[in-house]
Amino acid sequence: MNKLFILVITIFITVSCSNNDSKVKTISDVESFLEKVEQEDKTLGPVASSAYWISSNFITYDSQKIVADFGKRYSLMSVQRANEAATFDNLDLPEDMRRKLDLIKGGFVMPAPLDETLAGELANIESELGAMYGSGTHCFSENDCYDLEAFEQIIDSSRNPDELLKAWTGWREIGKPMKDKYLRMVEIGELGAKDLGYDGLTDLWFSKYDMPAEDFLDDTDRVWEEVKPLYDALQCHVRDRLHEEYGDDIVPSEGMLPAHILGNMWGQSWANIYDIVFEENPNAESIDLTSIIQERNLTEIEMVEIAEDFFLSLGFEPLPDTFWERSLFVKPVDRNVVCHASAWDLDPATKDVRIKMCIEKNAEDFVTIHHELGHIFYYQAYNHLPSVYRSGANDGFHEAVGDLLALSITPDYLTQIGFVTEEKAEAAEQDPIALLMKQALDGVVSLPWTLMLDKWRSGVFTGEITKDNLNSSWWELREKYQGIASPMERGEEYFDPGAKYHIPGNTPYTRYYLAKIMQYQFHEALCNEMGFEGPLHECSIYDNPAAGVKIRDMLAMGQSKPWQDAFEALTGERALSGTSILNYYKPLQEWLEKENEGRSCGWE
Ligand code: X8Z
Ligand code: ZN
Repeated sequence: MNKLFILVITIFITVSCSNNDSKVKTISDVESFLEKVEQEDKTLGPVASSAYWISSNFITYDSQKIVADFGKRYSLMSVQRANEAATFDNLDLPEDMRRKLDLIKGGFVMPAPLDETLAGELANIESELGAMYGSGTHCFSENDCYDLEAFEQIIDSSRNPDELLKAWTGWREIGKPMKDKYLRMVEIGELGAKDLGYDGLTDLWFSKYDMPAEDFLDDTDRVWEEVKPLYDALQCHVRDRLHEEYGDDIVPSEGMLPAHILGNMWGQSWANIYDIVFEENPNAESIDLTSIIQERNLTEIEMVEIAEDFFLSLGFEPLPDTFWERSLFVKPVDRNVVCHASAWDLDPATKDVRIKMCIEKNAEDFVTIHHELGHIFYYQAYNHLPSVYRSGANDGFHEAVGDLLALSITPDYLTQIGFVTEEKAEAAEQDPIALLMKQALDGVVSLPWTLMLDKWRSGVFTGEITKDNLNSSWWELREKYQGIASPMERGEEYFDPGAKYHIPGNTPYTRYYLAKIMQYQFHEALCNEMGFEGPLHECSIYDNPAAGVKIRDMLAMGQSKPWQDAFEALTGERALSGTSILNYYKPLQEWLEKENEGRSCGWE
């Protein structure tokens, strides 16, 4: 008996001595671990970022090979780190240290299991899918080829239903070959998420919000119920106008909107069909920002400079010279790049921040430039923090900053920067419904889309959606949430989700839903802080020092505190709410309700 006891003790000691992880841990072990993480991020981070930058700016066989190799090594290193962070689970730690460890444990989107082969396979698929989207083209015949931008030119401006359908289906051809790769990627990612201690990818993705995943998801649904009546009224009015324009064959007077005639490849913004949807009062003078940009002959760089000026007016630091030298602003003619706009924080130590965007000279891209600069000024604002905290308070905050400023591109602001005369601005303000309609066709229209996208993805992750209903489930969700239907039968040979950047690119999408709601909460709070008394759509935070301080202070917190704290610092509230967006669009909602009288709204 005694001998057996001694044997057990010996084995235990041998094991515990040879396995560093199970020796008693102390706070100083945590400190050295966090220091190691900081150092690794400082040395490896910038090189990995450069590999990604090259692979998105020059999509070639070799650049994809390099990025896949980096992806594999970085992913294995991150999983090892997360595992090491988990060895401190039972230690009683100060709040700040615990937060850092939790962020290290949960900082994944598509984690690999700790296995060289699987991590390699995952990284290869990710780089392949990204390249398939970025260099995607479809040819109808030998000399009739289109990339995304060429297809978008048709979708954004044509009013010919046949031409629109051809462009809409043409772009979706690029999704087909992604299907099996996508499913395999999810399969490996699920293993990785489970290895990290999550129930799966859905649990991992929605556990990042400083509250239990279920509560977070309930909150996003609750807010959707609040704002849905506004969306429904808009969908009903737009359907009526499109019915009038295209007739019964294309748009029936009841039910859903066909996806190909909405002026956007994904139907996520209907701003390009504003002229169909809203008949302006012939005496009112509306402001057409696209025409102004073109008449003033602005270059792409000047468009970015104007957006930068907005941030500078709020007291932000100017962009470094390297931003202007290293960013990509114009689509290159001679190589494949990922044109989808993005903002990069390549090396915090040298303040190497950049955007990559194929800018078109129109209002939509002018707003997107503000969006991208929102990311860049966030990077600059939290540059002083340790690497684990260099992130948005949550991912929605990062998406909301530039959009928040874009809400302030009011007629009054355009006067201040010399784009329109005071008389013209006053005349435009005489027709608030025109102004609000233009905004709503983007700001309200995108809401159900930004919510449904991850509902689909989450279904794929949990296995509720399978290979057999991958495409039909996508359309079921689009119908349910957006009241949009595909213009033709889309069987399982198609993979329509793959035709949207964030699916092959693995970018979580709920962040945009959060941003689209929160930006109105921010806007309303800042306008109150400024003592602005008019309607919210006339309020501009441009050049307002009080608004500047509030925003800068919130951004400087990075991810160092639960997002509710950052949110409270700016808004005085701690929860997502639909009230501000509804306040903003109140006059439009009332107008829509009158217009819709006698129409049979809604869809099955
Ligand atoms: O992807 C983006 C940004 C880059 S973070 C251009 N957005 C979403 C999209 O294009 O679908 C901004 C709005 C929604
Ligand atoms: Zn963004």
